[in-house]
Amino acid sequence: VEASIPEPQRAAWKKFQAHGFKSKDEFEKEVVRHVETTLARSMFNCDETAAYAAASLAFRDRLITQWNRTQQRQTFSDTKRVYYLSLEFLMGRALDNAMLNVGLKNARTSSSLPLILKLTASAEGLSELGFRIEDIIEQEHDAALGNGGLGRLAACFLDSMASLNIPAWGYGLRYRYGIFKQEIVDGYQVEVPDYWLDFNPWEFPRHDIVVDIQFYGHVRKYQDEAGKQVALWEGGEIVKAVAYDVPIPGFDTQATNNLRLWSSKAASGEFDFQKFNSGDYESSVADQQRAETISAVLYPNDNLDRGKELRLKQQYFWVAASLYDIVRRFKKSKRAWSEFSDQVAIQLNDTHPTLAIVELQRILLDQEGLEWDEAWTIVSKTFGYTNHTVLPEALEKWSVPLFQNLLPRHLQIIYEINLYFLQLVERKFPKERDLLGRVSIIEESQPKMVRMAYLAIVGSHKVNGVAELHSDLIKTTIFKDFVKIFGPDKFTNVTNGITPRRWLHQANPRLSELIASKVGGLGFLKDLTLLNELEKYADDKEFKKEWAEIKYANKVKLAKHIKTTTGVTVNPSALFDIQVKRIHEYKRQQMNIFGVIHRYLTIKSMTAEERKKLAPRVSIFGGKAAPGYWMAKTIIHLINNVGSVVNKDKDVGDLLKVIFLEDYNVSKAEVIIPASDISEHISTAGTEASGTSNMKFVLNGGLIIGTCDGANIEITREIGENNIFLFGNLAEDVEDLRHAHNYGSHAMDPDLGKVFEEIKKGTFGDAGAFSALVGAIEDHGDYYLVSDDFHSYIQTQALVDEAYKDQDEWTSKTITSVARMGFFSSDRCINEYAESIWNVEPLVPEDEGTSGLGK
Ligand code: TH1
Repeated sequence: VEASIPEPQRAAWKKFQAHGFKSKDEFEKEVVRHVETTLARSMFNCDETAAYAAASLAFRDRLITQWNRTQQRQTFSDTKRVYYLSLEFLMGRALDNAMLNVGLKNARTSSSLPLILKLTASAEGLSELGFRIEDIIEQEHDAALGNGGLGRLAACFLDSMASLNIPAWGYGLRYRYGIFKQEIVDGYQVEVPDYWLDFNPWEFPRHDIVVDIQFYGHVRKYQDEAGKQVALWEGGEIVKAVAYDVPIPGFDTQATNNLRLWSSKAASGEFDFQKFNSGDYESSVADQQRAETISAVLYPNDNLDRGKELRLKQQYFWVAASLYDIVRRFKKSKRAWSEFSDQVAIQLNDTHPTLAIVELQRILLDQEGLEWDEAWTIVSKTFGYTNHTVLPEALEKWSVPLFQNLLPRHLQIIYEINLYFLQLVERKFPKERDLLGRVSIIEESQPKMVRMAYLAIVGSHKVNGVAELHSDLIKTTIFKDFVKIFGPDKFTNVTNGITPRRWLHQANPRLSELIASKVGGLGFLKDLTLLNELEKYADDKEFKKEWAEIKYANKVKLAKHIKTTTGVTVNPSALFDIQVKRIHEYKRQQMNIFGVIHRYLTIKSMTAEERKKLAPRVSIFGGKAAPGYWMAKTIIHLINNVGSVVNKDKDVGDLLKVIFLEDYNVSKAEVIIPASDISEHISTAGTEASGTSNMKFVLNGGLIIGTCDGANIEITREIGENNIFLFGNLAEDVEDLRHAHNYGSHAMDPDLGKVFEEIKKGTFGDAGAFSALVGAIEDHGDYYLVSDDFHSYIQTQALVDEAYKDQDEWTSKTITSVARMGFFSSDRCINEYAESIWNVEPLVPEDEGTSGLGK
């Protein structure tokens, strides 16, 4: 408050405040200004990198103003805020998004035209200065602070929360190295570090926002003068958390939220001068490096917990800094603690931030002097927990000795939470002695382990899964006992969604414009259910022609990318069959490549006449394997080896090409997804919690082949079963099948057997390299049911071939599907969280509501 400008001087401020660009000229002027002053270059020295930097800085300036206003408005209105805690935010590029979202002030009228104008204005502005907007956008390095779906979901949620005017902050870590860059060398994955921070105009260091974070040490308990038991956490070491803010602009609103990322720094500043002066150079530098290590790297595991101490340090560092910030903000309002959960909702993105529950209890108890029950009531009303997986290897557990050493006070609090919880269970179910051991937050193993998911359930008021099947599964399997204890209402479903701004409008601008021309403008980007207006064009000849042309153009674009990155020529008229996602046995890329081999063998066995009847196909793969996941790396190796055999086989020609696209990430997804005819979402039923790329592919006019898993089921319900190729065993049968593999007879599918024979013959390189991959299925129980599903997979792929031959009907199917995808917007998803979990209301900027886009 002391820092605010007195009333009489504010007029001067207002006069000179920046605002959105009023015109193309104003934008150009700013670009040139940044080139010449900020970058100290000139028109004789301005390459695409400089043009990208200047264009970004021009938009960034506008973002800051919107961002500041939004934050002021939120502070003054004193409404409830949402805090989304996620260890991953897979943001991708920001410039395109900023161009779409930054308001052209005063240009909003009663039609959607200004939006289109605004984009052409940026493009024209750059073109007048001698650049192509596409090339400028391409200069940006992806912000890849995530592994896959979980991190990208967090990014879509930030976009939706801002667009819906929900006062929300994201909190995460500012990794120096995001997910590694993948190179393919001789068919093998090689990991290269990702130096993404080289130039990042989208973040604002807040060197004034620094929090001390404590580790190790010990707890001293004593009675104060009033006779109250007090616990003091003393000693250990301190690391500093420095805030970096990233503005998150909403679409068609001035609202700009904040993503705060924490970076670690040594407490003693640069390094310890005392040690330095006394000649102990090495250890003074080592202290500094150890502190900076905390936020140095993103753990590259998707759906896997490895229990590393540094990961627990990351989690506490991030959670403690975020909670300090949240509590400080709340305390400024001078409200009573009992109002905390009326002002604050904290959502836990998986169990990674579960320590926040313990940290808030510690703050209220040890620092604010509240009684246990009072504190716990506040805590458990504040948190919501989202579960994203049922895979046992992904469920986080931390060893008690590790905890004891790193966070001694937190371990005590966890034991106490557990004690009160188990007492409650005992009162409710006095006769069920086994139940206590089953639901205890502490697993009685050697060593003992803290079960983070159980802690998250006990400390939250709502627990949600991310698709209907998944939310049902957690209630009937891994969290069954907790449903009995807390009742079914604590558990709910919020089916995932995606932002149509990035995943339709930005990734596929031509399709977005064609849609806009039929559904009354770009309003569908705010209310995706408006897409249903499209359905009446599913048989419109002229419309279908344009639709098909756009798909073809997108395929040509991808074909060019394939040519430049792999050297392989693919025919854009062939059926593009795409599977891009993290490589994991449960996602079954191995089944896909075995299917490709089967297709290859079939082609080889045919006569020239028979071959003429075949539908040409390009099988495209992409995705990273965790560096320590040997089997996943073997799958990548096999795909590449199959590609190098098939792609140069003269008998095959255009009928089959096999491509592995290097370094799959968000910006590559924006090129790949719009080019698909069919995409594969073929996880073993019951293993993929939701999947979100399935939604992106359908929204871009692709059909999908998939199992009855995750969100595929709801996609089918929405678009109709005639518009999707479903196959394979159901989740309910998986347990019995696995049992039969292990205790009964397990006959290999004969077609799969032939594929294995070919691999063993060495057709795709040294057979020994693939023996573990084949052995997992033939000899070690086939845990992911590849053999069980192989036959129906192959048969269903044959149906795809047949259906693709009728291009006219295929196009109709894709139009109908897009028209029915309205449900899968992350806006719908965020509205559900806001209503049923967070209990927050939007805060609409006063000068809004004139864009004409509706809703
Ligand atoms: C993914 C799920 O596998 C996917 O099905 C889902 O659509 C997505 O989350 C968003 O809900 C998960 N990613 C991770 C990553 C880690 C741990 C667990 C999961 S679950 C590190």
